[in-house]
Amino acid sequence: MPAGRTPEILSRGPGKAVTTQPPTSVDRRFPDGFRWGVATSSYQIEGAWDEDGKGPSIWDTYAHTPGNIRNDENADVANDHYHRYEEDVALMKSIGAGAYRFSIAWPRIFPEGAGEPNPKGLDFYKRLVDELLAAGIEPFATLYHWDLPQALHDRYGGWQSIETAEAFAEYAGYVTAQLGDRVKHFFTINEFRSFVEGGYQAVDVEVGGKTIQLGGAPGLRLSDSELRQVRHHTVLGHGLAVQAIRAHAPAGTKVGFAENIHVAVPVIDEPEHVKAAEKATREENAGFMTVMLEGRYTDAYLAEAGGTPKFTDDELKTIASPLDFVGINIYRPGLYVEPSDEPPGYREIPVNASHPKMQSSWHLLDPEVMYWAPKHMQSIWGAQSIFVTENGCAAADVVAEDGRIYDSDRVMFLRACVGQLQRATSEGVPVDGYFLWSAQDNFEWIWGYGDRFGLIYVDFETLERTPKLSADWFREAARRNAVV
Ligand code: PNW
Repeated sequence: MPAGRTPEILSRGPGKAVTTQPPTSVDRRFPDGFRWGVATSSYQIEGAWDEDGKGPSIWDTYAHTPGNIRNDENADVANDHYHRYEEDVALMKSIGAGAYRFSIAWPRIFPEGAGEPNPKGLDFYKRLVDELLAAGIEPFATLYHWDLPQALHDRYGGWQSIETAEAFAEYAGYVTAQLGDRVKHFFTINEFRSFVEGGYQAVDVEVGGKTIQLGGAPGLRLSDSELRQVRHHTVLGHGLAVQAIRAHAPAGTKVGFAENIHVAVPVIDEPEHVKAAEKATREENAGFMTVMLEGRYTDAYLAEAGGTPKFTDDELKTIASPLDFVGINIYRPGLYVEPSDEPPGYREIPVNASHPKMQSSWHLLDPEVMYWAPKHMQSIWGAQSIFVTENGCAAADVVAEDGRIYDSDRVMFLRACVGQLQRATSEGVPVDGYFLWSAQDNFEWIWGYGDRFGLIYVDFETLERTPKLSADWFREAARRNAVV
């Protein structure tokens, strides 16, 4: 160092020393206004399956049929949230949630699927929303989380018919007009992919020596061509609902979908590989997200087994009705790809048998999906407002002797996932909020009460609720708006 010059750090004088690294909490912060929420769905937590004039849903029917659910459980009572919503809102507040994504049970509002609404069903959601607003928690409502009115299944075969898509739009227009004074954000349909593929083309799997039908209600086994028509009706139902919401809900009501993105992950973070992953993501989501965002089916999709679904140009326009935001549920990698010189320009690579998993049999672990999924939404479709509408994991939670639940694996999972999400926002990907699945342990569809996804532990004998260690983690992350 030349004589007479002091190193920069010393020249700042006392009290002005700079550290070489900014504190982690600054480095790992989310943008101001970022929402920290938790999510649930009606059938999974409400119970009160036949109260106050509610009609049966296809999930009531499915779960009441022996052999369909692990241990023959059902959600007749579930978390009894219908009667305990005040306690549940207070708990959400105590764990630091600033937003809550819940779903509305269509058969509570229209017990017959259409026709005469049931005011008592609507009242429940008004009370819930009032309670949320009083607690300072912003409500985000999903209009369809799989509990289709049984009446529509009996009358039309559910989503096999366009009439169900039309009935969905009527219901969506009605509910958003009724709740639009207090709910500003609506999601049309939750996870098209899951309930269409699982419910309408179910397959058998072996679980613990028993054969169980993988999927869920209504438990049909349609042909490929029939299935493609069902997919088309669900995205059409979404588009018709968006139009009905614009027509009936108060001005300023915001709407989007919540889809389980099948996300392609590049093995190497390098432009050619990322391009391949974008191409794969667009094709893998062709039947749902791609058509909703582009208003066209890809050529490859139309050429697949099962043939072209029946559709009109007008329907495509409806399906691609402009949205205010997109919601993506992110759990696991859909596929890993590498570039290829052959069409379609990418090659799927096999997943090694030793790839780590979380507790659910399907849950491959890769936190980087939380980076790539929103990144692809921006680069493929130019998304300008993205919500992560679900992310979380099941864990083998037990109550320890001291009464606490030490879900260390969930904390690890969440920190890693939220860390990757923050990496995306730090690069300018417009993610506006994160909803953790789930607020509480609940009825996990065909897996019954065995797969616990909650931040709050539920004893399904006593219905007592106890926040887990991960709830402490969530509260602190939300408070600091950062990865902690
Ligand atoms: C979602 N997968 O389902 C649903 O929206 C929730 O109702 C459900 O409880 C939650 O995630 C946890 O399962 C999924 O195979 C089902 O990748 C399966 C998958 C993803 C999400």
